[in-house]
Amino acid sequence: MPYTYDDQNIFAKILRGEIPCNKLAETEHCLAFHDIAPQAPQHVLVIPKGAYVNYDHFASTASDAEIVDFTRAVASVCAQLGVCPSEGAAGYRLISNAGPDGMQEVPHLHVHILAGTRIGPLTV
Ligand code: IU
Repeated sequence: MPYTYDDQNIFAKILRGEIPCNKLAETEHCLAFHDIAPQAPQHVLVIPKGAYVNYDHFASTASDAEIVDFTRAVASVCAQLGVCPSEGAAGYRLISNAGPDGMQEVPHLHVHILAGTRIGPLTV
């Protein structure tokens, strides 16, 4: 089934500048901002600027340039937060919820970066 993107979702409004966000970083194809209701001491969302509902929509239809930029933007934000194990820090967790089983609330692709504490085990 093809994806239908709702351009009235809250992240689309943030991208259009209709509502504010606490921006951390921006690239040609991505925006990173602090989550409004943090679930960890550091909780940042990275979103593509393009109209993609979730990860599989993005991976199957975005350009290579967008995919590379998004992948690197996530890592760059982790570095900016100072949480990369490759730099001796304690690490982070990446989450991207999709669809009802993934409990996705906002239908625009986003990766959660959670860090700053020992995140608990994955549970269902
Ligand atoms: P989810 O993966 O779709 O469940 O995550 C949506 C996130 O968007 C959630 O962590 C919210 O706190 C966050 N958020 C936000 O940062 N700013 C907003 O205006 C709204 C939600 I609405």
